[in-house]
Order: sequence, then C-alpha cells, then structure tokens
Amino acid sequence: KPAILSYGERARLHKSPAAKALLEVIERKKSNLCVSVDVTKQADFLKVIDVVGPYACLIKTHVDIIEDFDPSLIKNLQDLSVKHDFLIFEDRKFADIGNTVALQYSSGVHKIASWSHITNAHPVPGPSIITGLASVGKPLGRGLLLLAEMSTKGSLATGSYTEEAVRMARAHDDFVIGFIAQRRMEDVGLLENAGESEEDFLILTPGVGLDSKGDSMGQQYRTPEQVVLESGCDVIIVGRGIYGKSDNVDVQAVQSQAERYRTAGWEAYQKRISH
Ligand code: 5FU
Repeated sequence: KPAILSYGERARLHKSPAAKALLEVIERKKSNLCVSVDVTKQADFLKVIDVVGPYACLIKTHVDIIEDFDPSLIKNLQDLSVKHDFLIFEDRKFADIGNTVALQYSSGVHKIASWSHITNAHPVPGPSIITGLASVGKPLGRGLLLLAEMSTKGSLATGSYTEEAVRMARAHDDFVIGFIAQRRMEDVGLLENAGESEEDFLILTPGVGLDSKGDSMGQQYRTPEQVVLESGCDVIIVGRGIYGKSDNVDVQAVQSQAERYRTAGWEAYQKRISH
C-alpha cells in the first residue's frame, strides 16, 4: 500500500489555487485546525480570532450573525488573516438556484466572494448551484465545498444523497475543492490516499469536541483522533470547544484550548500518515 501523502505533497500537486493555498498553510503552520468563530459582536469576533489565529490554518465565519456588522469588520478580518497566516471560510451553506446564489455570493451587505477564500453549498438544487457560484468565485481563485454529510442527529444527507454530492463535485472539480463530511467516504469512491490520483478532494469536518459528546440542539461531537485518524478527514472544525461561552471571552482559556485542539489534530494526522 503506498504511503499516504502529506499535506505538503498534496499542496504541490493540487491544481486549485484555493486548495493549494490551504494545504500550504496547513503544512507551514503544522495545523489542520479550523476555528469556527460563532460570536455575535465585532469586538468579540476579532478578539477570538486574534487569539486563535496563530494555531489555525482556517477561520470559519457566519458573517450574518454579527449584530454590529459594518464593512470595516472585513478589513480587520483580512488584516488578521495576513498577521496570523490563515485563510477564511464563510460557512454560508448556499442552497438556492444558480442565479440567486451568484447574487448572494457577490452582492448584498456582505459581498462574501470578495473576501472569503472558501465557501460551501448544499447540493440539494443540483449542479446549477455550482455553476452559479463558480461564475463569481472561479475568476477570483476561490474554492467551494459541498455539504455531503452533516454532523447533526437525524441528518438527511446520507446514502444516495451523499453519493450524488460526490458525483457533482467530480463533474465540477475546477471549482469544488472538497466536502463538508464526517469521513473520507471511500465507499463512494474517494481514495483513502487523497493525492494518489489526479483527484484530491479535501474533507473538512465539523462536530469536533474533546470534552463533550454534543449539545442540546442535535450537534454531535467526535474527537480529533476519531475524525482524522479513524475517519481519514483532513481538517477539524472546532467552535465552542475553543471559544467557550461567547458572552465572556477568556483570552487565556481560548488560547490554551486552541493550542490543545491544534496539537490533537496534528498528532492524529501524524499517526495517520505513518500507518
Ligand atoms: F455543515 C455543518 C455541520 O454539519 N455541522 C456543523 O456544526 C456545519 N457546522 C458548523 O460548524 C456550525 O454551523 C458551527 O458553525 C460549527 C460547529 O460549531 P461547534 O460550536 O463546534 O458545535
């Protein structure tokens, strides 16, 4: 069995500028940790990002939950992304017809395509959602993730839905760089060793926690070891496990949790590639 390629080797082989950039940051910072910063005030948002930035390859946002949003937030976010060397992923979960998602991606208050290196979409409308988003994002060198699975109890994204998501991605691999999923999905034909063929989709995985199994609203957590080593995923996405309670940001605690998850994710990856 050939050795599993490192992030750095995959970065060299990858054709997508967005995927290549992400794989390069992962290798450079030795971090496969994406921090999800789901807080509602600009000041807290920027404070958490400044603290976790050194430990993260990617910062995931839900920009529409910021109550006091104004365009300066984007400039500050971009400055932090340069200062700490991370990419930005707006978790927008587009789900409409091509024409509408193209407008939602390019326009409105948030102008997501202008600052978010990576975004995501539900495959539910069919392939036209990808072509709609690609019409905006591809010329900018952006990358798209399809939601092939979700972390929540009772998710409908299973079985043939997941398979179709993979098929849609393959047909549009000039813009789709990977999936939000819970595992490598070898049963639907993704190679265990991404990068071994021409095809190399990234698997980014939410629902990661070291101290809790879930929340009261259907979220389910697994550990970095389960996600990266046992399930073959590439990037762990961690929110509340790191920033804790959003109404009271404890800088010291946030920093030590970011460090802890970064170490756990990287150790799981090192075990995976040495197998
Ligand atoms: F696609 C998904 C999914 O299947 N599960 C998720 O939890 C996305 N998420 C996001 O990851 C969700 O919207 C949150 O922003 C984040 C998980 O946050 P947590 O605080 O780690 O539970």
